[in-house]
Amino acid sequence: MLLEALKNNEVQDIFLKESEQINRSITLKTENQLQPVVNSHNEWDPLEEVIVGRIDEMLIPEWSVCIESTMPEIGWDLYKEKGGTLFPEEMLYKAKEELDNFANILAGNGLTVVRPDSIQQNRPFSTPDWHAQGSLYSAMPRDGLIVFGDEIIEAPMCWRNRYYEAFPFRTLLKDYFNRGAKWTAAPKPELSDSLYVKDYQTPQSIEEMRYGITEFEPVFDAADFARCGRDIFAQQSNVTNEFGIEWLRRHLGSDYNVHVLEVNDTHPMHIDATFCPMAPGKVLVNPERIKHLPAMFKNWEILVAPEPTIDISNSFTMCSNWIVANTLMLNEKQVFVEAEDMNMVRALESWGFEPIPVSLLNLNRLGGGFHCCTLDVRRKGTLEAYF
Ligand code: DAV
Repeated sequence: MLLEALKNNEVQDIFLKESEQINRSITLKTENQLQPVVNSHNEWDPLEEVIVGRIDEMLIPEWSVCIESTMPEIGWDLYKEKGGTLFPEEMLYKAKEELDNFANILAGNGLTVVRPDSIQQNRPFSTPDWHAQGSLYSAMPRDGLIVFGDEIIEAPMCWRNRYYEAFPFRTLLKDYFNRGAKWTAAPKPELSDSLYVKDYQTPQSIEEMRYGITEFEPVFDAADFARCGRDIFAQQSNVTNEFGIEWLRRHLGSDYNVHVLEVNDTHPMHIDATFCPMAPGKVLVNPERIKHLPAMFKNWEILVAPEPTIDISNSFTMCSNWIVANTLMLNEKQVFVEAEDMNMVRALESWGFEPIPVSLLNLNRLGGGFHCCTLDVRRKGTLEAYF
């Protein structure tokens, strides 16, 4: 064999090929070291690669304390009467069109856009303790995944219908891992009855604030955290308990400071329509929910979100009108914002941003906006302190 190869001058070729391969892997490694495939430290560095959610068939969530403590009352009858059955096709169709359109716009802006696998969401599953009719969706990657530097963390979500939410993203996660990223899942929660407050009653004011979940085990949704480099801002909510925040704090270690904000919201679920860092020294706040910020913000510009002009609260919705504060930064100037909310578009302009208006009003009804339906996998930048 070798003799044959020698005769035909192929040995040199084989050696050449091998050394080419080594060279190529060295180049790849150097590129990776300069810019890891997963790299995101804040909400505003120039965006290069993004996961955009996907809408498959979807089940109406079943009525539970999780819904009661977080969802606008206008939809409660639907959960109570139709929970566990398929969402009407026409409610999903327009949202799907909007989401696909937004993915195209992101790609048109030069970004690498990837999507989760399409799966059948309405497959029942159970654990030794409980049973669910199916999964919620893959529409909002921000809720279940979070990136710190070169690490993607799967959040231990507390809604039972979100137990397997990371799975349609696993093709992507495995690929990122194979290309050098760190991939972590927080401890798998049990989600037994001990996690949920029995006889939960909606608090009527912030003075009587109580949550729908206990401290039985660590749980959090990724969307209850906002990233500003070494400083991470969290809210305790009906999907994120103190135990969950402490797990993440300890996991991140001494390179980060995790701050818990005081939020004036009797139905908290996700910080990204409440407190939205947009650039170094600039944070957009929802004036109904943020009454004051810690002293560390004294040199920051606090941009007070104008009253929303959209109205999605007149029929079934999983979001409030404040979803207009849920923007996505393409970089520290350009920002994707709801086209139908001119107040917000103008406010952003007046603050020196360059709004890119796109409409997601139907997607909003399913519980998320620009920030929720995306996950920034790679932004060009490094870990910095902004305070
Ligand atoms: O209605 O404020 C926004 C965030 C959803 N991930 C709301 C929820």
